[in-house]
Amino acid sequence: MGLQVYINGKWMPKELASVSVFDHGLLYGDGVFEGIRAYGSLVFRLREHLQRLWESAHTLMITIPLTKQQMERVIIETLRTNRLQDAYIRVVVTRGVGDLGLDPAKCKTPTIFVITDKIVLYPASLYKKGLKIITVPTVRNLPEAINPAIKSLNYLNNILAKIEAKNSGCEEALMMNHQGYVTECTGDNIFMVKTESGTRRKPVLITPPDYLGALKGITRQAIIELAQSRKIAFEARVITRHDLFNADEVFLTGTAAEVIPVVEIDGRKIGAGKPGKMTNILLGDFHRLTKKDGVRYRL
Ligand code: PXG
Repeated sequence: MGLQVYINGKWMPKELASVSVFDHGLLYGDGVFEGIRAYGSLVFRLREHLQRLWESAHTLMITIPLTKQQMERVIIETLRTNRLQDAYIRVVVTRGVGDLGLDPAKCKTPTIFVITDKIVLYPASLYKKGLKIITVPTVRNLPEAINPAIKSLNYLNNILAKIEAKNSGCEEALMMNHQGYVTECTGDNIFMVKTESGTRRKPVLITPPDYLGALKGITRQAIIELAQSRKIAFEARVITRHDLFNADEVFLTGTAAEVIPVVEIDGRKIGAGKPGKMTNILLGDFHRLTKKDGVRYRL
């Protein structure tokens, strides 16, 4: 049996799971989504992902026709049907089928689908050697326009940035906001570590505050909590490229990448030019967390 996909109340083979050409998710990018991971029959921070999905939908005034508990059951049933213990889960809710006009009121019921599949892991060498990233000209969406906190189907902003990075031979793009402050990458949040001169001389873990325009990452939040439980000093602070260039360590966080070290930005070596100590500590802590923090299921 091939991959089974949940779509609008039913499970069907992936070849048959399709949406209408009149679906506003396709016509206008009018919808929301989540990317979630399961580790050894444990869906990592599923409730947090569902909360974010509901919040994204609420802002767009999409009423998801399921309760969070029902959605949780749908996700777990999809994993079980596909006999997946380690998986990537994509949950999508669109405005639904309408006509050839923007008016969302013409769309009577949201389209819901859930895809679970094997995860494609980044090569292990990337975690050992670290990533080279580049600042791109496309700035992150203004929070006053499409707020980046909404995980919507409008990813063109990030896609343009990704194209620009790849055109320059990099896998990830560093995105500024319209004022030139660091926000995040195309599919990951960003952190830096800096030991500041002064009396304490303790390394501080720093990430941009989300009001600058970034997704409130579930992995980002997990890293903040892990740092706090280790009594690592943490601050959400406005940072510039200059700050990043002169950081001791930089790393990215996201559901797909987990925690990935950055060793070069715009040709500047970061710290010692190899994955930093705190990055590796937090990466280890994160791996341990994925083995215990989530919703468990049986195949
Ligand atoms: N920023 C952006 C713009 C994202 O899209 C993150 C940060 C990290 O957030 P989480 O909650 O994952 O820690 C994301 C996450 C995909 C894919 O298939 C994208 C994401 C997550 C998983 C898969 O492109 N984006």
